[in-house]
Amino acid sequence: MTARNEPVDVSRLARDIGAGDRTVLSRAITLIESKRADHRRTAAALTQALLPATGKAVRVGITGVPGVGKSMTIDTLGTVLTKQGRKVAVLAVDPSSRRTGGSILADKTRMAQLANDANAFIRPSPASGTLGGVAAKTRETMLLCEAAGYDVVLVETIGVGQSEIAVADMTDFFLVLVLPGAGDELQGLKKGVVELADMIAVNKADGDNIVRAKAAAAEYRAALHILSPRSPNWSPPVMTYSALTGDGIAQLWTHVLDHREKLSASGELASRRGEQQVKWMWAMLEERVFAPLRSDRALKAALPRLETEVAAGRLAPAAAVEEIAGLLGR
Ligand SMILES: Nc1nc2c(ncn2[C@@H]2O[C@H](COP(=O)(O)OP(=O)(O)O)[C@@H](O)[C@H]2O)c(=O)[nH]1
Ligand SMILES: [Mg+2]
Repeated sequence: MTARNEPVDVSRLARDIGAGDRTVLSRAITLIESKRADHRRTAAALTQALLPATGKAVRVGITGVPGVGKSMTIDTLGTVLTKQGRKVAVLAVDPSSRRTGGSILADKTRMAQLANDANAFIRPSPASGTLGGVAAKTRETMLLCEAAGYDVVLVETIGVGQSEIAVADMTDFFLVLVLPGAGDELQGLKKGVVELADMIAVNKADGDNIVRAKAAAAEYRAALHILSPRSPNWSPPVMTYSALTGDGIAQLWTHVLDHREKLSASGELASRRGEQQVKWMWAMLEERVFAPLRSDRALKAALPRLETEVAAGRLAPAAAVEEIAGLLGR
C-alpha cells in the first residue's frame, strides 16, 4: 500500500492487522474507503481473509438527537471499558454532506479521554455519500477493527435521517439516548427508532435534571408498553444516567451484557447477525449496480425531464424506464 500502484500483499496486510498495528489498521480502512476498482477488489479479498477473526465484538449502536450526549457517553463508557482491559473501537455513520474536517476534530475533542487512550481507536465517518455507501464502509471498518482485536465496537449516528436504521442493522444492541423533560421529546422521537431500541437511556440525569430525567424515564416506559418488542427474548429497559458524572454508566453496560447473554442463549444473536450479513450483501450489491447509473452522463442529463414528465402524468413510468434502459444500452 506504499506506492500508488504497487499490488497489495493481502495475507501480509491481514497478518499485520491481526497483530494489532494501529497504523496498518488505519491504512487498511483507507483502502476499504477507496472507490478505485483495484482497491475495492483488494478490500474484498482482505475482508474475506479476515472473516474468521471477526464477529467477536460486542457491537453497540448509539443514536439520539444532536446534543443528547452520544459522544460524551462514548467517551465515559469507553474509558470505563478500556480500564477493564477491553479494546474499544468508535465508529460513526454520517451520510450528510455538511461534514467537514472541523466537525471530525470536534468529535475527537468531545472524546478527549478516549482520543488519548491506547486501547481505543476512533475513526470518523467515511466521507459523505449515499447512506448505503457510507454504511457499507462503516460495516467493513467494523470487521477490520474486530480482526485487530477490538472487542467492543461503538457506532454513533451523526446525521439526522435514516442513519439510525443503518446503524441498528450493523449492531447487536441499539441504544437510544434521550433528554430529560419528556413530553416534547417523546413526540420528537420517530416511532420507527423507538421500535428498534434495545434500551432507552435518559442522559444528563445530574444536578437539577435528576427529577426531570426520572419523569422522562417513566413516560418512555409507559410508551414502550404499547409497542410490540423487537425481540421475544428481551424487553427494552428504560434507565437514567449521566455521561458527565458517570452515574449509571456501569448499569448501562450491565444491560448490554445481559441482553447479549439472553440473545446468545436463545440463538437470536446468531440469527440476527446472519440476517444482517445477507442484508449487507444486498446493500453492497445495490450500491455496486446503481453506481454506474448515478454517474452516467446521458442519464443524468435526461433524468430531470423524465421525472417532470412522469410527475405531470404525460409519460408513463414504464415508458420512462424503457427510455432510461435505452440510454444505458441495456
Ligand atoms: N449536564 C450534562 N451535560 C452533558 C451530559 N452529556 C453530554 N452533555 C453535554 O451536552 C452537549 C452535547 O454532548 P455531545 O456528547 O457532543 O452530544 P452528541 O451530539 O449527541 O454527540 C455537550 O456540551 C456536553 O458537555 C451529561 O450527562 N450531563
Ligand atoms: Mg457527537
